[in-house]
Amino acid sequence: MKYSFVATLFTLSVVLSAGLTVAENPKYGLSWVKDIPMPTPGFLDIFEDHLYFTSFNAEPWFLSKNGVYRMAAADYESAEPELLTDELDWPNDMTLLDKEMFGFNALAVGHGFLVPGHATGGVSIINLDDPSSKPVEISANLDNWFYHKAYPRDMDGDGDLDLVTARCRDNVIPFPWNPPNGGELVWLENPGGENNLADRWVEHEIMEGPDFLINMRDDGVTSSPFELLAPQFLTELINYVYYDSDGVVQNRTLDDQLGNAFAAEFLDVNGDGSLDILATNHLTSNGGVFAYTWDNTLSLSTAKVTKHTLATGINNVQEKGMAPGHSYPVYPRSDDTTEKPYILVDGDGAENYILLSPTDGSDFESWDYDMTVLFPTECTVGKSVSADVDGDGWSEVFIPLYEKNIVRVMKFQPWDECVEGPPLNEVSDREGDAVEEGFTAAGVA
Ligand SMILES: [Ca+2]
Ligand SMILES: [Ca+2]
Ligand SMILES: [Ca+2]
Ligand SMILES: [Ca+2]
Repeated sequence: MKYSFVATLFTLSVVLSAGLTVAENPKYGLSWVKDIPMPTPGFLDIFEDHLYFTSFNAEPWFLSKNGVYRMAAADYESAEPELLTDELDWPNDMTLLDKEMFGFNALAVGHGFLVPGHATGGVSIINLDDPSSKPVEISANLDNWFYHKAYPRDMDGDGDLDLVTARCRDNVIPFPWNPPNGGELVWLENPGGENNLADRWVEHEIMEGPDFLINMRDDGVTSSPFELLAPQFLTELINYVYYDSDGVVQNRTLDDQLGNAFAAEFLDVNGDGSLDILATNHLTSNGGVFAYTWDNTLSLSTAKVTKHTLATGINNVQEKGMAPGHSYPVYPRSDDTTEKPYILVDGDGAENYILLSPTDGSDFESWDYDMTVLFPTECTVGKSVSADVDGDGWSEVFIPLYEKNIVRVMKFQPWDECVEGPPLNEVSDREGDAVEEGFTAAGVA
């Protein structure tokens, strides 16, 4: 089956200068490859040759089906995901750590979420060289604080890598005896030595504000010890956090108009060689995708920043839930980067998977994109990921379909050659509380 029917329904119209309205398909679409069974998949990442998945749900921890999995990415047609651990409660996003940090290849995983019973989370280390070993929680186990993603940086200049992360407290039911909701940027101090996982690490507060996800600038041009973006959900803004020439942490608000922020990342959104920022918000209606540009020869602390709205009108359809989720640029053909990349958007509570294709792929000055809903997912969409993992010149895309308990594998192909996947309204939802309560994969209830 081809996409043409879906495309006619969903492709945004292109208004021609003559005043005619004609629906135009993008040059490339996503062709279905297979569905990998996995309980309630949430965040996906690709590090080196492997695909990593987290899985979480709202059941009590003692019934937990939470997990962190990995799979050889290039073998996506035949490989089975390997369970690395089922001992973390509500694992969120992951970071691959340098071997020098612990003497083995390791993953740092943020965990915990605002869902009752799962609110006290942490940051844990998984030994990738010995998956039979238990993960080690290094954060301070503070009541009602949960964590999403940690980055290695040497914060105190003693030569060993510490971890920088945001922690969030967001009680769904604000009992009067609970401390107030909020977010904090913190760093976890590496005690050093060969036994640096023997005890919990001291947790130092850097500043208030960052809550769910953060994103480190990683292009080699950065203030010391870091420069990061904080898309702040609770305080509804995107902050840029950096250190001034006196080594004092500072922040600049880049956007206080987008409402609840979901993600903001340093990326070359349009493929022109200059660093940009790609962001999404997370709303019940009219969610969108935004880019921010500045003159890269100037510091982002003072440069004029221009906001570009790439997409709007992404509406949550769930009883509880918000939309969209994460977005990222991808070249459909990994061996052809002459034109601007496409942008993939996880619908999250919008229950769809969205493609933004440049209206004119060769015009690097233009920020016009056409929005195409590639398919309805009939469920929450977690954090998808894309790369040409098998080196055939086409980018593969791995999409976590939360309540459907599958990771859908797709591959960019010419639009007219795309194969449609099995209809998801015929794939039964998992029976259980997480589905009924409609918690979103990475946002809030
Ligand atoms: Ca250090
Ligand atoms: Ca240290
Ligand atoms: Ca750029
Ligand atoms: Ca490929």
